Amino acid sequence: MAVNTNRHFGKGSSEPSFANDGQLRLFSMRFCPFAHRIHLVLNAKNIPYHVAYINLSDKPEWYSKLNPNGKVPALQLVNEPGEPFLAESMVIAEYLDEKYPEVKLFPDDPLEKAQTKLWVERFGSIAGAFYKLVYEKNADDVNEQLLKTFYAELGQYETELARRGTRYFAGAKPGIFDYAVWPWFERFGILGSLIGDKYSLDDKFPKLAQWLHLTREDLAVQKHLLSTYTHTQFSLGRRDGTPHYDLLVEES
Ligand SMILES: N[C@@H](CCC(=O)N[C@@H](CS)C(=O)NCC(=O)O)C(=O)O
Repeated sequence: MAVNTNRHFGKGSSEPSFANDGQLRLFSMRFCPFAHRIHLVLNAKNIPYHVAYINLSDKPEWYSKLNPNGKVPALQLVNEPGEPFLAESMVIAEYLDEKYPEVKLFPDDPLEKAQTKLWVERFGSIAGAFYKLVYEKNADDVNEQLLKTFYAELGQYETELARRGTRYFAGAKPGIFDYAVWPWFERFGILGSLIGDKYSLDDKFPKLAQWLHLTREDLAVQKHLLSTYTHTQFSLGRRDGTPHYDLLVEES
């Protein structure tokens, strides 16, 4: 099967045949927010790359051999001896930032860099609450608790953005802080169709709402952007145990 299409490689597929042109190879899944981070970093840095999407419910045998942790994202560095694989989205992002410094995404200042990483790490609690709200069919009272956590944590990012007084978390232009959290913000609209009026950012978080609007227009973001409708379609399938990985292939 060809690479660089939206179709996902599954069990029984043969290994992708990448062009031997020295470009990085990204193993991804079209709806994975962690892999999404790496698409954004590569796009922002204008680094050309090949992508092979993996069906995570029915992984190809060759993928576990190539990348024993079996997760996405994974980046294969074809120009390094032994063509090693890197895993973990933030590790990959930092590697790319150091290796391709023309467009810098991490702060140069060590303290700012450490603080940015802490904010990204902290975002895990929002991502976790969001994941449960979407994928766990909880009783209403549990949802209320999760929603409270979700909004309380988002409030911290609203305050931080106001404190910084900049358009983006990273300053005048988007940086790794923005790109690392964007994949979840792009998906938050899913909550609208699941919990209705209880979900809204605009009235609660004006700074984040403005940031959301600006960041959506960024070119790197635009290149990998999916609509709330598409994200919702995927999530509903996954929630029912039938994730529709090739949703975009059939739509186009
Ligand atoms: N901490 C990892 C998380 C990656 C992750 O959980 N990816 C999911 C897809 S969104 C995955 O590969 N799941 C398949 C599996 O765990 O086997 C990162 O930041 O890259």
